[in-house]
Amino acid sequence: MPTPTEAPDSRTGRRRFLRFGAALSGALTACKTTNTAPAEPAETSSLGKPLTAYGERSPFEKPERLVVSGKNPEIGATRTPLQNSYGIITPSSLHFERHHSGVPQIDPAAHRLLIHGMVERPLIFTMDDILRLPSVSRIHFIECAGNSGSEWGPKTAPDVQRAHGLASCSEWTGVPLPILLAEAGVKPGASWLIAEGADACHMSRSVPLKRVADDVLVAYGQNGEAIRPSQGYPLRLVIPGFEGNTNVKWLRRIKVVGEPVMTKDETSKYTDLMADGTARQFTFEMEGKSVITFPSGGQKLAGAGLYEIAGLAWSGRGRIERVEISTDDGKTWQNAKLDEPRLRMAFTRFRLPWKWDGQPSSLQSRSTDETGYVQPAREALVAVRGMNSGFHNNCITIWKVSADGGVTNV
Ligand SMILES: Nc1nc2c(c(=O)[nH]1)N[C@H]1C(S)=C(S)[C@@H](COP(=O)(O)O)O[C@H]1N2
Ligand SMILES: [Mo]
Repeated sequence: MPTPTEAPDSRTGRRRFLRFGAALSGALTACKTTNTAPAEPAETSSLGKPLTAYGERSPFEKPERLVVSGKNPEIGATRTPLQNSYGIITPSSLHFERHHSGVPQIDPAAHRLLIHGMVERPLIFTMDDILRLPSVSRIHFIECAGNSGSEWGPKTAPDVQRAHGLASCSEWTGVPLPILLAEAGVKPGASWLIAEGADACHMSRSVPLKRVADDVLVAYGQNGEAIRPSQGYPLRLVIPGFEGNTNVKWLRRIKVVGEPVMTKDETSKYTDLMADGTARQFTFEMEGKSVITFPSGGQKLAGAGLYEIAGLAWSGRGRIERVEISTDDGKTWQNAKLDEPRLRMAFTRFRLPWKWDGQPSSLQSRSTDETGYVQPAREALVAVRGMNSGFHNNCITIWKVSADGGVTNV
């Protein structure tokens, strides 16, 4: 005899619904049962606030970026509160920031983009010149190469914001770079470009021209409005999947060249020192990664019962194909449900209902991207990379849940 949860229904969607229903039943012990209707709230008997021209969030909502800077408040980074995010888009006001010399205040009417070097026609674009060109909007993450650097150990960051908050995901709008390059006419023999920012550090990176062919954007839009000053207003490079540093903000110059120019930002920094003393250079792609954002470090579960394990996965090499979750120290793994859309080089939201039995537990997630690349355990990553470099750490994060519901990074 089929049990009620195994009803022989050909529509698999219905079967799944029934199973999920069974998992839910009797689990919501946290909710109070009642027969009396709640009292009419005070705000239903008077007018609310007036209309406003530019929106703001509810004063009851507190998520904030975490500011980390040294003796110069202009230089440093802020980290996105991933533990408070829903879905895959990071609100612009919570997108992480990384500035090497502060945020320049640029008047778009005065801003210029120069394209020169190995081109037929060196060109200067105004913002108006750029805004009239064919454009595209795409959702992509940006992740600093230094993200998750704390997770090399032995000490790890206490929460997901400190550990992994140098990653955010926005919808970017701009002109595909090939359109601008075609206007200038790239000369034969050209193979790299140098992108330079208009801030005081003149952030400059060499980027292989073959990578530019498909999806690199010269972007002016973020989540439906102009890019925020922190994100490069009025113009930035977006190179989907490449380490954050190459996504040059306040973009003012693109020089087409025949070889990389070895700027300060790709020699003294943003190279990976290996165990044998040699260094990897131009490690552009951010490797596949995932992290559980709930329950995560610093949070406290209210008691045994039903929860949704939720998190984010992304890969600099394409789409996320699979996220597996283990709740038993890695002994067994189950596939999480992946939200649609699953976009290339974008955050993917994953979820799994979980009935916590109130016993000490460990939660971890492991992503697989469309190239088949599987996110490594910390030991496996260290075996390949050594411990000399803080960059490009994409290992599995393990959150420990204690019997009192407290969650810590181990
Ligand atoms: N001009 C300029 N571009 C820059 C930087 C900078 O300091 N100056 N920081 C880079 C680094 S290290 C990163 S991780 C990303 C961060 O982008 P975001 O601040 O929009 O998150 O921008 C990159 N582009
Ligand atoms: Mo960065």
